[in-house]
Amino acid sequence: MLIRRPAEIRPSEITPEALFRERRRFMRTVAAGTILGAAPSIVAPREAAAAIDVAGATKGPFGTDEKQTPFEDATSYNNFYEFGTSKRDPAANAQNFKTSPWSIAVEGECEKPGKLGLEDFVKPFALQDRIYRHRCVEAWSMVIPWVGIPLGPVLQRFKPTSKAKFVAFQTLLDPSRMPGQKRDILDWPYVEGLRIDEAMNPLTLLSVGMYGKVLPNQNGAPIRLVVPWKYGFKSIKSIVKIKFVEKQPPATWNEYAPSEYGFYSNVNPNRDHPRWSQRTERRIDGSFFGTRIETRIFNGYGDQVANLYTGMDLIHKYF
Ligand SMILES: Nc1nc2c(c(=O)[nH]1)N[C@H]1C(S)=C(S)[C@@H](COP(=O)(O)O)O[C@H]1N2
Ligand SMILES: [Mo]
Repeated sequence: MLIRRPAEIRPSEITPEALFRERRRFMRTVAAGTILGAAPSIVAPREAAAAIDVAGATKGPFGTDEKQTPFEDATSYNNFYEFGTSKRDPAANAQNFKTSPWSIAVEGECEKPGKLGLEDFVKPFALQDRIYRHRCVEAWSMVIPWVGIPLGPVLQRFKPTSKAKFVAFQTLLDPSRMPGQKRDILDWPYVEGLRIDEAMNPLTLLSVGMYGKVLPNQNGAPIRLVVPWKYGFKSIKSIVKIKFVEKQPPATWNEYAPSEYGFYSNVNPNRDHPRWSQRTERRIDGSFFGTRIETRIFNGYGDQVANLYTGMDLIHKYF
């Protein structure tokens, strides 16, 4: 893996393919803006603070061959409350979010705690492409080709002790860079947690890119979690801290409304959200309204993860 600043990328390295894609995206955005009368500042291409050469990623396991969500949709219809509460806000408001320099602190129940710059944090591990289903608790879903590294080996590097039963994650806290944090909507910083075996499961990814590109700011740059068998809010964005802990750590949406958002939050069509059904989802697939499909238990990843929850009541207690 290779990280370079834009100034170090010579013009000769900008491929015709990259230029073509950028132009096509621009044209489509303009067209969409004309039809919908919307389109705020997402027209301007993002100025990346640091470039990760995600093109060298190799094909990872567990990929789906379902139709991918168009890049334009996956990057303009997001929840990221640090940049606003409506789905179009993150793309509009995160464009100038500065993600370099960036460091990640790993602490708590481990033998080798430390704080590393993003590049050193990611460098020892080979980047993989993983095409995952992505199911929001709000009953829409996408298929996204992530670029990332499995979380398990990253955690092992810090040598967790036998007391490490859970892993806690924290998003950056900086209201001057994340304007949504000036408003009292959530208890900032956004925090999430996984049981240690969930964190170590080979499906769990730390993502630094998508669609072969560096992760756009609105999708959680420069590094975010991807836990494909759980509702989207478990996949915390813009991570600055990871802590090994003995007790179940607080998680933002679970604290906010424990009866609506459980700590586990495994995708489960058999347990409705108190205010809506979880039986079906609207797959955002490039068609005009999306496609209504049935939601699958564990978002279709039961073969990999069902055994983590043997004997647990996933409807009433551990939802
Ligand atoms: N820090 C932070 N992480 C977050 C959120 C957020 O508001 N703040 N929203 C979550 C929710 S509800 C979803 S569905 C996904 C959506 O973003 P994505 O489409 O880029 O995965 O991010 C998750 N991670
Ligand atoms: Mo979500």
